[in-house]
Amino acid sequence: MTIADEIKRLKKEKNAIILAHNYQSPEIQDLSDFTGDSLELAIVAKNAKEDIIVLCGVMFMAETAKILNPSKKVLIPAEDAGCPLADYLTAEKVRAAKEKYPKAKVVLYVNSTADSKSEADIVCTSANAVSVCESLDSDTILFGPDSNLASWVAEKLPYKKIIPLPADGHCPLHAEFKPSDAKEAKERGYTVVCHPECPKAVRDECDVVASTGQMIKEAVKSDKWAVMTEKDMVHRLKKEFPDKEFLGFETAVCRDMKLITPDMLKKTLEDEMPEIILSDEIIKSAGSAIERMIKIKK
Ligand code: CIZ
Repeated sequence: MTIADEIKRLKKEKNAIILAHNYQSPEIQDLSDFTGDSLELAIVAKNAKEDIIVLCGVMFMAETAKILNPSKKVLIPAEDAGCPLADYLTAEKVRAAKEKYPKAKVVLYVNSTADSKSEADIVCTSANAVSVCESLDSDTILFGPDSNLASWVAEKLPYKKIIPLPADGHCPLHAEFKPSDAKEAKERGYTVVCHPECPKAVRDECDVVASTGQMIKEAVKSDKWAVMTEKDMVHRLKKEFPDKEFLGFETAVCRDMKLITPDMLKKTLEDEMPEIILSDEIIKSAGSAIERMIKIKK
């Protein structure tokens, strides 16, 4: 039996569903029942009927699945798959900012810890950050932890005051892209798309700024794309559009997303571990901020 067959057998035996983020390795994407961005994964997890949800992604994604569907057993094959961006913001920092700006609403990117989320008015992803901020009645918004995404939202909503929380939070992978990467790809005839977590100077050089889910929707508009986000997004795009050309950036690797291997996935199904355990209090407080986002969607 191949490992893929073993995983399929275990999945059936245990009544499990495997969800994978767009940044997972091609092998894990291909073994999953559903691949998507964090908003799509959250919605699929919320509606999952299976007894077990295996989340192949990073910790905050598995926590979100548990928060949205707490009666299910939620497993993550790599317990140490964290997010350096999420680590920029603690719940304590959010509380301090709320004291300083008592009238502001707090919008936290889904790439934040469950503790920080429990201090937020609403959560957002890169797919809906602009609509979530637009939906709020407050003109002042504390937005964290990605300062580049905060500046992208501020550009789109110039009539709102978007305060980044903290001022320097960033994704190390997206912050590494340079404006010259986009310029060179354009010279080679590519339409260039970058993620809104890229710095403004990079975004300004690109043809399109999009979350990974939006990249799939935008892809119909050109036959030749340079894709400035995690390198394995290209695998997802090629599967969706086999006749188009996609140029990835091989050094743009999210190490945390690459911790999960097919062997680990199989072992996780066998042992039903590691399991996500969250307190009822966190599930309730972080849950309301996430549920509010899901109602807005995009
Ligand atoms: O929202 C997500 O899943 C992330 C981390 C990126 C994206 O744009 O999909």
